[in-house]
Amino acid sequence: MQETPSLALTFLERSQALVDDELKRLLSASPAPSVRLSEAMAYSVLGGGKRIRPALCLAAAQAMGQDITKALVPACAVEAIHAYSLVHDDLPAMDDDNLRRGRPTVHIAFDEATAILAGDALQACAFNWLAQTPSISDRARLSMVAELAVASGQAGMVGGQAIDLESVGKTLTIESLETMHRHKTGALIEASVRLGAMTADPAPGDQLDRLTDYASALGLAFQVQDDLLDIEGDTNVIGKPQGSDLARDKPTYPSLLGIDGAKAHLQTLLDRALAQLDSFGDNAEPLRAIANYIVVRSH
Ligand code: GRG
Repeated sequence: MQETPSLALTFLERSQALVDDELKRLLSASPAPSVRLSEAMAYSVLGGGKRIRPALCLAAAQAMGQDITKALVPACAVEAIHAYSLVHDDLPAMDDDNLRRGRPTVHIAFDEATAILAGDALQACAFNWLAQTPSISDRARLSMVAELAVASGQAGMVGGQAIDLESVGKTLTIESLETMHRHKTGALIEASVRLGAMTADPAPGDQLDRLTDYASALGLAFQVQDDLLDIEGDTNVIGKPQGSDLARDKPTYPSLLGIDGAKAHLQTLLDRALAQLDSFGDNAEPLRAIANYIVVRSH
């Protein structure tokens, strides 16, 4: 694995700046009639975060030989969906979290009803923005809207969240754990890459397939690393044998594979993701760098 993913950090920082500016522009273009709702939406979507999904969207456009600014609006759309999912995931009816990104969650900083509405509105923003993506055909725009709807709805992220809620306290097989993650987090990561690639308008099918396979492996790698980071952040759990309270209330890769097994799986997924980029040459450097960053990230 790459030790110092500086290209990824540079690309992520650049993406973050571009995406933050564009998000501010898009949000201010259609303000809510309620100041409180506008503030909650801005708090959710402009409050930090690694911006991995929009960076993947921009990097996929570059891999297809496009100017990354063509993918800026789709990148903001996937980030709006991500922000909405986090706001709703933090609600008392779901994970009931008080802190996210080191700050009070939206329902704590505002109130529960405002958090629900802010998430709902951000979801609507994503599709409105996508429908206005500049410099591509109506056909490509329509395909993007359909892709993001499928990836974020019941056949994708929302479906994965439902499996997750149903799996609390259960022992899952590695296959069913992967099914959950492919839906819950993988679908949006795949859509981020595919939307970026679709700015080539039209994106050749074989290239789109390879980038989809890259994103599919990367989405799982992201989750394995997330599970490993959760363990490293919990000194009570480190060193306990597989099958003990590593599993706690939710199944994870380390609870099913052990810590070494999860690390080996992470490497396999990274190799699988990177292998898909061979034919893209230097244009895929940011996608390679982000993949390496995802598996060595510390938060
Ligand atoms: C509530 C509809 C609905 C869906 C929720 C994706 C999801 C489904 C919930 C997010 C909660 C969660 C902890 C998911 C695991 C994946 C994960 C670590 C997401 C956080 O993504 P990062 O690390 O977050 O990219 P930042 O803060 O960097 O944007």
